[in-house]
Amino acid sequence: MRAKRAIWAVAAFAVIALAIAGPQSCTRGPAGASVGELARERGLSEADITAALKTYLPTGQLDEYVMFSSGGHSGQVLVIGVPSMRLLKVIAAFTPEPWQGYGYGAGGTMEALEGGLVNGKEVLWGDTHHPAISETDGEYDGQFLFIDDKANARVAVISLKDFETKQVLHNPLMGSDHGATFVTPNTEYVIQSSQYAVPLDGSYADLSEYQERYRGAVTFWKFDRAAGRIDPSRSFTLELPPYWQDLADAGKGPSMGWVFLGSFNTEMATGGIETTGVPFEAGASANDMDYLHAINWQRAEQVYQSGNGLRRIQGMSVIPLDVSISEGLLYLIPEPKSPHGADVTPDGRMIVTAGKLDPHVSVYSFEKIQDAIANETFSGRDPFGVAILDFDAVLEAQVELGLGPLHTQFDGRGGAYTSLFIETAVAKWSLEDFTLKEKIGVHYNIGHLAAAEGDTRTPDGNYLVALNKWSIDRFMPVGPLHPQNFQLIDVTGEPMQLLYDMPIGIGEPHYAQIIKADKLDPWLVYPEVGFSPHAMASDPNAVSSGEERIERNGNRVDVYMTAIRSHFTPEHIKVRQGDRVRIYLTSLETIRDGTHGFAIDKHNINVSLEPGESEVVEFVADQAGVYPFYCSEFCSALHLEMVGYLLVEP
Ligand code: K7E
Ligand code: CUA
Repeated sequence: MRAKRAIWAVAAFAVIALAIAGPQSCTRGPAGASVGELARERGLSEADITAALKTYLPTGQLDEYVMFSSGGHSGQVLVIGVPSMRLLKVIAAFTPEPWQGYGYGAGGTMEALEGGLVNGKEVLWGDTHHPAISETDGEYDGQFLFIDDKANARVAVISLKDFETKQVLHNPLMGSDHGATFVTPNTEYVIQSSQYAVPLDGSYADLSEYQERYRGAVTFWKFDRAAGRIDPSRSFTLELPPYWQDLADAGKGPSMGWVFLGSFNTEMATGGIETTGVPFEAGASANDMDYLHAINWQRAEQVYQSGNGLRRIQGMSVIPLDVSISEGLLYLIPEPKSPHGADVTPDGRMIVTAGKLDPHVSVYSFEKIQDAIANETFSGRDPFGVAILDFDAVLEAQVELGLGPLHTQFDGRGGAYTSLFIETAVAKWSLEDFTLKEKIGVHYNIGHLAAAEGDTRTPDGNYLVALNKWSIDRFMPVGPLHPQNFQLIDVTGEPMQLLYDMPIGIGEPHYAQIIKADKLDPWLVYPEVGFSPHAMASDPNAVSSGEERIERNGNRVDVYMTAIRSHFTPEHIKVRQGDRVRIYLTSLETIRDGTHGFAIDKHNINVSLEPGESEVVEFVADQAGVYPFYCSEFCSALHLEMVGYLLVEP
């Protein structure tokens, strides 16, 4: 498929090049102007035309890859086709979303959102940072997607059968998270680590007690693939020093069983510019070195299962720091200076970190780390007694790349790509000889980058997307709040070529992962009529055709309703003021894209009824009056007639 497209592209380019060069071209587009004339008129260069040829998809053709991007403050996940960079879907995770009916009914989506209650409080926004596709044997398997909410230390589980959120969990031990979500190579665990330290038990402690009372943590959420849910009762947490733990990556291949977690503010600065005169930014970046945490999660799992020395804190099983030290679960590795990214190479042999305030990437050898642990080649211990491995003993190489290196991705051919925030560029360097190969400018100030199949054992090495924080002058001005800019880069050869700019006018995305489209196998309609997306099974309350009815029990009214083009049955719902009304809705549709909506005026209710879906809404009819309910999805020629009346008698 790809080879065929490449041949086509070469042929097409030859025609266009001829057209530009030739005096009068015979290649005329349907609208009359020749391709050459069009290119000249629009001032397009050869590079522009190749970029267009590499990204353009004629109608009906599908992308080769799908990118799952964090939706930043929107609390959602963006689904984008690559290389066309077309937005395909926005998956609601932490935030209600009306079109998907997420958070406007009474069924599964409400249960999912309720899982995200923070100490009993509704928090209806999320700051999503790092999506993680489920993996089998270190390869994306296309079954599930996980995403974190940094602001409230939450994790969401999304099924890639219907691209809907099934579960939201709040981590009571953490204030905020950042090393989340990352998965172990068989999705045994979903990793979530804290960012800004707080007392784990949720209690008050003054900042003067920071070193004694504040702590970091990393939670290993056990993923139950059959249930499609995280199982908190089989999950465990390691207590960590009160550094600000940052990004994580799981080992694979030879480093299977380990996870690596950067950190900053190992100074344990407590800020207070107003009294101390030292702001956090200065206090937290005073030292030359911070610590990469190397954690043996497989051994930690054994300690957890043995139960020895565990503490229960806020309902979570926690391995205390002293147990981690004595059991050899946790080691610190010096990393320069205010590090951010931590990325394991595809072969699992090396870990790449980058310090925001250091122009190098530092590459550590997993083998050397193991030797240093075995031989106790320590340069000391931190104030909590955690062994610090000798920097020179575990370092494989440092490569000077430029200003503000953050994150690294790989191409599977020995190439590594590091984002340079300050320099606003991507640096390509070699994992074989540790030399800088080339740089490409991006627009502007890149954060993460995502390579096709980039976190697997076998990255594809063709596409890279730069997730830029600033767009400045790249797009039509839309007021002072500018979009972010995703830039697609072709990395098949040298030099790298910039192909496409995609404005992101929602939230601020952080990380993304790109999976080969043919690894996804989503449902086109629900597998049977009366299917509950929440239970992922047939719904006992589903309504079949002919079984529609209204049942009254005291002041409770149960409505069993079906929807099919272009009517609801029943169409009249008459209740008394004060009744509690439950409407069980089943779509009898079986055709692709035959979606209905169900909205009731003035009741904050809208659900999406995809073909076969069974849903439920519930409300108290507390105001007498007449309320039309209608199908909120333009489903047919008689869509506007797909309506009914809710009559609430005084
Ligand atoms: Cu924005 Cu991964 Cu949260 Cu770096 S993070 S940029
Ligand atoms: Cu059903 Cu519109």
